[in-house]
Amino acid sequence: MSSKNLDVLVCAFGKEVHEGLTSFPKYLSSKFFYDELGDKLFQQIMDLPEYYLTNAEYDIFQLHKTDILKSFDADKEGFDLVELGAGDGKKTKVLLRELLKEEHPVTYHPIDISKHAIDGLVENLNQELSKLDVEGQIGEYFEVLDRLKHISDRKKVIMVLGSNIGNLLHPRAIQFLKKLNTVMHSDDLIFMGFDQKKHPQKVLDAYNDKSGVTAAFNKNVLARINKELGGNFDLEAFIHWEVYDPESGTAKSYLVSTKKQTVDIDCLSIQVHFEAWESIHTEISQKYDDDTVKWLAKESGLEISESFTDENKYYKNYVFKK
Ligand code: AVJ
Repeated sequence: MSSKNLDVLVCAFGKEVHEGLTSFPKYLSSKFFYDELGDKLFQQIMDLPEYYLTNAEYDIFQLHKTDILKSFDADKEGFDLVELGAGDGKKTKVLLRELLKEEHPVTYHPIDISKHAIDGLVENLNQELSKLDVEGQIGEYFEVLDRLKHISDRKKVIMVLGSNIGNLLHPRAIQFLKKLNTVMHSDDLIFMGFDQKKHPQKVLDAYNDKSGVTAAFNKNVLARINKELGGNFDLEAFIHWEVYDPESGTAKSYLVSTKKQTVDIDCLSIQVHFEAWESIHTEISQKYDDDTVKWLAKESGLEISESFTDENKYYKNYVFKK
């Protein structure tokens, strides 16, 4: 990345931090959790006993891999499998192995904003699944999607796993699905994971683990402001707080100031005042049911063609068509 691009990114971060911390109530976007340390903390979250999402989706892949591939309905020409936010590809590998076994002609296009993640994944796949055709791409979802519109005249399946869509409020989720719709040809498909509504305590525990990894992940946005924008947040003076509303299905993360305090952010030339127990809203992790997913699809000009769930019905992967 050129230094000019980096400046723009730092600047975009600064601009949004400024906006969020001078608003009332205060907020910061969860997309800022993910720097190098944030990526590591998220990896640790996925290994937590409380964070059921990863295992549930992995189980779905193991249980239903044959039917999932059938639902992609690829002909002998094969297809392009595009994965947005591929990460370490652990779950996808289950499908990829099955594809190779059935000798489906497929090109796998893992996409991630992290060059580190893509380089590692491509190298790993070249070793573990050397027969697989892999074309890694680095970039933001939307920008890369535009590039991918015309990758081939084969069918394409766009995959978004991990319930990543849950970070978006419904209007923005619809925007996202609509955007995917615009790059799909008539028989292209979306394969997407949605964490489901369940016992509220189960949800709360997943975002409030005993070992405190999620708290560190949440506070990482403050650590980034300190490092990158010359802030002096005292991370000890904030607590991680999680709430879950079983009616809306929205889990929300907050950082709560335990005392009245003032924080300087030098690069933004601002002072941010906190009253005791004032909050910063940092993340939503939406939980869904069939009716809500059906509604999101309809609003985006899409239709659910199939769905797959795990034994506990914690999680569901849906196939959408135009
Ligand atoms: C990667 C957005 C799906 O919301 O469950 C994990 C991020 N935040 N623990 C989620 C996250 C706190 C995760 N997503």
